[in-house]
Order: sequence, then C-alpha cells, then structure tokens
Amino acid sequence: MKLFHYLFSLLTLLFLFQAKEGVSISPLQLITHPLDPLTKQEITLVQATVLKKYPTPPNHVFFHYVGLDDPDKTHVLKWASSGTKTPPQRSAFVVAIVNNSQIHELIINIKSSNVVSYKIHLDPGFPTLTLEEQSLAISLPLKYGPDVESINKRGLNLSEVVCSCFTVGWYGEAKSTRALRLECFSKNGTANIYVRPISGINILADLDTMKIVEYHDNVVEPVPKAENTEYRASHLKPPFSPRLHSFASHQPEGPGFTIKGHSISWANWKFHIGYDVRAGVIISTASIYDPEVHKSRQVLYRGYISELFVPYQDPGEEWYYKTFFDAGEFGFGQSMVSLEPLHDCPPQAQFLDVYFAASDGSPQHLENAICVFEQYGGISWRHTESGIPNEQIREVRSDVSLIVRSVVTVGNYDNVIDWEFKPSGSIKPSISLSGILEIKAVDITHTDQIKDDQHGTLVSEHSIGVYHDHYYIYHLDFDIDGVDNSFVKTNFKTVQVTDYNSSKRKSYWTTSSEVAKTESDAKTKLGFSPSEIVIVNPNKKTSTGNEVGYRLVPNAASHPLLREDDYPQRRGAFTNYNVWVTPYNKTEKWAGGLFVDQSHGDDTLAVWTKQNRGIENKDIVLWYVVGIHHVPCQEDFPIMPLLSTGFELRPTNFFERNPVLKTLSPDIVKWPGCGKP
Ligand SMILES: *[C@@H]1O[C@H](CO)[C@@H](O)[C@H](O)[C@H]1NC(C)=O
Ligand SMILES: *[C@@H]1O[C@H](CO)[C@@H](O)[C@H](O)[C@H]1NC(C)=O
Ligand SMILES: *[C@@H]1O[C@H](CO)[C@@H](O)[C@H](O)[C@H]1NC(C)=O
Ligand SMILES: *[C@@H]1O[C@H](CO)[C@@H](O)[C@H](O)[C@H]1NC(C)=O
Ligand SMILES: *[C@@H]1O[C@H](CO)[C@@H](O)[C@H](O)[C@H]1NC(C)=O
Ligand SMILES: [Cu+2]
Repeated sequence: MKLFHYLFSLLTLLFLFQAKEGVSISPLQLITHPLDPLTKQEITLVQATVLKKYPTPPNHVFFHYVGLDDPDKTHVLKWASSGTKTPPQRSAFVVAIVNNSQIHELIINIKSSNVVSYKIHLDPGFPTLTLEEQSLAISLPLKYGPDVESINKRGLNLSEVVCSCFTVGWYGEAKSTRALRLECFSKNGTANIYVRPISGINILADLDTMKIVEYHDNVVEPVPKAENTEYRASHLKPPFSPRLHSFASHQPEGPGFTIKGHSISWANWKFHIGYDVRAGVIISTASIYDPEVHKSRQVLYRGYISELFVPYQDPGEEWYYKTFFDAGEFGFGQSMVSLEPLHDCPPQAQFLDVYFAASDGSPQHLENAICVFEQYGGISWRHTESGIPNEQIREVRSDVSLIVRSVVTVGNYDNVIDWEFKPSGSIKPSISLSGILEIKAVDITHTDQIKDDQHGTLVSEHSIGVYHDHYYIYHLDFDIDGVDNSFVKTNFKTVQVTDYNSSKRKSYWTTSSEVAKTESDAKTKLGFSPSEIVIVNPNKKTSTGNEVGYRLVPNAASHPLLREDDYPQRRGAFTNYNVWVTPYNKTEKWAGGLFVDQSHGDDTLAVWTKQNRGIENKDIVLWYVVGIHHVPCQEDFPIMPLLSTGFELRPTNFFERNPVLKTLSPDIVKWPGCGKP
C-alpha cells in the first residue's frame, strides 16, 4: 500500500513536471520569435486554409512554396527591443499551382485562417519544383516504350537503370510550359550513378500532364565502366589507407550555448536560426554584447544564401541546357538532408529539426537538419615579448568558435553550409562542396585521343568532368547599431613623392574613401584593384571619431565568363558584380527572381538595381557573390574531397578596442588517464 502510494506520488509529480514543461518550453510548437519558421501545426493550418479556398475535388492543388511571410522589419525590431513575449501576427506566403496550370500566390493570416490576398502569376518563370513531381518524372522513362527499347538496344538491364531530372533553362522561347529533362544512369555494380550516364538519349517531360513529350535517341557513347567508382566503405576492397588516430571532444561543463526555440545565446552573441524551404538556414537578428557599453549591439538583421547558379560549359545538344539555379528551382531548404551525428557534426553538437510542406501541403519532418556546436577555434591573439630585459612575457589566448551547419544535397552535389561566429565579433560564412561530378560519356580513354574541345577534364576512362561554375549569392542585411547604414568603398592609391627634401622615399600608399550614394556606385567587381568594403553607421562614431562598421573580407573573386546577352547569364545576371547594395525591400529576397524555373531574367538583382535608388544612410542590404570556376581533376573522381571557400564579416571600428582583450582562454580539460594537463 505504502509503496503504491509512493509510486502514485512519483507519477503525479512526473505528470505535473511534464505538464509544466509543455507550457514553458516546447521548442517545436511554441513561437518564441517572430522569425521562427512555420511550425508543423501552422503548416497544417495553411494547408487547410488553401484547401478551403480551392477544395479538392474539383480543384487540383499542388503546394510549391509554403513559408513564413516576412513580418514587417519595423515590427520585428520593435518586438526585439521591447522584450514583450508575444510576437507579431504571423502570415504565410504560399505559391500553389491550381488545376495544373494556374500559379497562385497567396498570403494567409495564420491566426484567423484567412486568405488575406491572392494573385495569379502570369509573367515568365515557374515556381520551385516539388519533390513529388520530381520523383514522378524520374519514373517516366522506365515505363516509356521507346526508352525501354533504347535501353535494351544498349544491352543494359532495365531494372538496373535509374533516371534523374534536370531543369530545362530558357533559351529565348517566347512561351513555354513547365517541363523537365530526364537523363538515365546505370546502377549495375555501383551506387555512383552520376558517373555512369546512358548517353545519346534526350527526354523531355511535360510537368502539367506528367508525360514524355519529346524523345530522341542519337549518338551512342559507351556507358563508363563501374570499376573504381564506388564510394561506400562496405563496397571497397582492402587495403585501406593508414588509419587516422582518434580525437576526443569533451565539454565537462556542457556546451557554452543555449538554444531556446530557435534563438541562440553563446559567449557575447545572440542570434536566431530560421529555416525556409527555399533559402535553407537563415541567420537573423544577430547582435553582440559590448562590455564597454554593457549592452548588446545589432549587427546583422538577416543573412542567407539567396541563390546558387551552376552553369555547365558544354554547348552541345545534351548539355547546353544545364544551367541550374539550385535555390529557386530545387529549393535549398527542401534539399537539406539529415546530418549524421558524430561525423557531419562533432559529438557535442545539438541538432534542430525542420518542417516543410509537401506538394499536398502536409508538413514533412526532417530530423537533424541543422547542428550547432563549439569547436577549438585556434589562436585568438598572442604575443611573445623579448624586448624587455630580464622579463619573459608570453600571452596567448586560445579561441572557441560556434558553428551552425547544414548540408544541402541537390542531386549529385553536396553543399556544406556553415555560419561560424567568433567572440571577436567576426562572422565567417563558408561553403564546402563535395559529392559527385556530373560526367559526360566519351569514346576516349586517354588525353592523346582528344581531338575537339571536350569541355572538361578526362577524369577516368570514357569520363569527362565537364567545366562549370558554382556562384552562391549571399543576402546580408546589415543593421550596424541601427537600420540606417552606408556603404563605403576604400580604394588604395600610390602617391609619388615630389619633394625630395621632405622624404628619401619616392612613393607610398594611402587610402581614399567613397560613400556610395546610389545602387550604381555600389556595384563592385573585386580583385582588379585593391579595395576595402565596409558597411558603416554614419550616425554613430567611436570616441576617436571613426564611424562604426563591419568589413567584408572577401575570398578570391571570380567573374562570369559568359557573354552578358547569353540566356543563362541574363538569368544569372546577379553574378555580373561581386558586390551589390540595395535599399531594404521586403519583396527583394531572391537574387535570381521569385519564379526562377525557365525565367527570362527580368526579376533579378541586376534589374532591380537599374532603378539606381539612394542607399546612403538608409536601411541597406549587401549582396555578395562567392564563385568557384570548377575545372574538374582526377582527385574529384569518383567522389570529391571537400572543396571550401568562404569569407569574413569583421568588425571595423565597431568596438573601442580589441573586444576579446579580457576574454580568457577556456580552462584546460583534465582528461582521465592523461598525465600532463
Ligand atoms: C479547377 O477546375 C475545376 C474543374 O474543372 C473547377 O471547378 C475549378 O473552378 C477550377 N479552379 C480554378 C481556381 O479555376
Ligand atoms: C552488370 O555488371 C556485371 C558485373 O559488373 C556484368 O557482368 C553484367 O554484364 C552487367 N549487366 C548489364 C546488363 O550491364
Ligand atoms: C536484370 O537485373 C535483375 C536485378 O538485378 C536480375 O534479377 C535479372 O536477372 C536481370 N536480367 C537480366 C536479363 O540480366
Ligand atoms: C630642396 O632643398 C634645396 C637645398 O636646400 C633647395 O635648393 C630646393 O629649393 C629645395 N626644393 C624644394 C622643392 O623645396
Ligand atoms: C520593392 O521592390 C519591388 C521590386 O523591385 C518594387 O516594385 C517596389 O516598388 C519596391 N518597393 C519600394 C517601397 O521601394
Ligand atoms: Cu563543381
């Protein structure tokens, strides 16, 4: 009896504890920040609201985009500064295709479940593909008589063929319908399908009718062999390379960051991790604590990858169309994959899940989509002083970084997307590419046999790794100590000394700064002459009179090599400059346009900036293009080791002095069984 009573109390306590937990923190359900991504429940509500307007049947409704409609920035900032708990009203933006052809844009008030506004999109360009239509399309060739024949004719086994879909691009057609190109591969003897294309077959599928509408079988090059294409450890034969020694990461005090809902606090940083089915991870309302003024100061209102443009450089019939826009066409967020604990992220990482809407509007769950972790960050600063007699001075501070990581896998390529934060105030976004090259099958086995331009590198027998680019464009909405900011370009110039009485030197360099007044002034091609790119708040100065700011430390710049009037380049015209600045405008989110599939390039950053709007002492957005011209090499085959690039956003006269002067190195972990500290 007594035992029973005791058990009962324990259960009651547990129940109460759980109930309390449910009310206070339930990260996936409760909105704690106005920029939180749509929850599972909200996606369901949005689905119901749209289907109430267009009931099925008689309508056919497919959801191509469901996401948070950005709350007004002024409301978000007011919410953030007032400390109130209830976030502003939430709305969803939806792009749905009704009855297989009408593209509807809807705004839905989530609380009242009302369609607030809607319009039909009639201009060129189609919405992001759904995962479902892609999977339907890739099953078409295997059921299509002529294709079955083509496969048999090549002596291949139909059950060992898989197909993949590719967006078709735009090449000057006045009108077009939604379509995909299909290409098939052999999986006989390898999981590495992309290096085994079945060439010579051109297949076009119409997406509205979900039927093959064009089919040609022409040239036949051999399917490259399966040998030496495997990458799965379980399918590789010994001997393996020397074993790497183990590492341990251990945080006896636990992680140094806390995640509440989607808001992170760590060291001197506070920021929010959002998610969008098109953009993937979105970093917002990042602010840093300034010990001099005892408060947090705004840095970045929002940062995300707005588009990724990947044009291949083979103009032939089977390749010319391969000019992909991975965010707008395939959805960067939709293409995120679950991270593998312990390998994609270290043992001490914490994970966030995400939800997005499937094509029927129902919420889909992606587990472990984002991870957050700390890692050894190298040296923060150091000095050895040997100039003072009889004194030994050596001061070294070791650093810790915080990383927010996600992986976007669009077909063959994997993009590891990191946002690294530093206690010094730096933010270091980076991208690392891995995955598999797209291979063109050819009839040669040695470079001696090359006659024409092969548009790539012979990376293995019968296998050309085709030249291509990866251009990522970041949307970086800085709010340095407030929304009104300016863009300052500092050029370096050589000065000749003319008065030899005053100096023995003949020359020196100095700087001259220009504040960009309009969008045209800000357009910058980097790498041709040295310059510094800084966003400042002209209304706020340090005690010595410098404008507070953040600098863009770019990587090696890359510039487009296509003609500006070439169709893919018109659509990807946001790569014409490395740096652009626009006045903040809620609707200007996607550098390649809102409707990118088969777009004509009339809604790009390059078009918006023709308005040449004023950008001085205004709420401005910096756009930065990170590009890689990829000349494949044999080491990229059969799978590519990580290729990384990145840049730094670094405080510049933002703080009065080194902000980590008084940041001590983390304590040394006393590891059991290890003698030395
Ligand atoms: C879709 O087609 C159905 C059946 O023809 C029709 O009843 C419905 O009104 C159409 N929906 C729209 C939005 O036009
Ligand atoms: C599949 O691969 C095996 C071994 O690599 C080969 O013997 C066989 O002929 C292949 N089958 C087809 C249909 O290509
Ligand atoms: C085709 O492949 C399937 C599955 O690998 C196998 O069961 C079948 O025997 C193959 N057919 C021929 C004709 O090789
Ligand atoms: C430099 O000094 C010499 C000798 O003192 C003088 O003659 C000359 O005028 C000076 N030049 C200038 C540019 O001041
Ligand atoms: C916002 O951008 C769109 C597209 O460029 C433009 O049509 C609209 O006028 C802009 N709004 C403001 C307030 O500038
Ligand atoms: Cu590449």
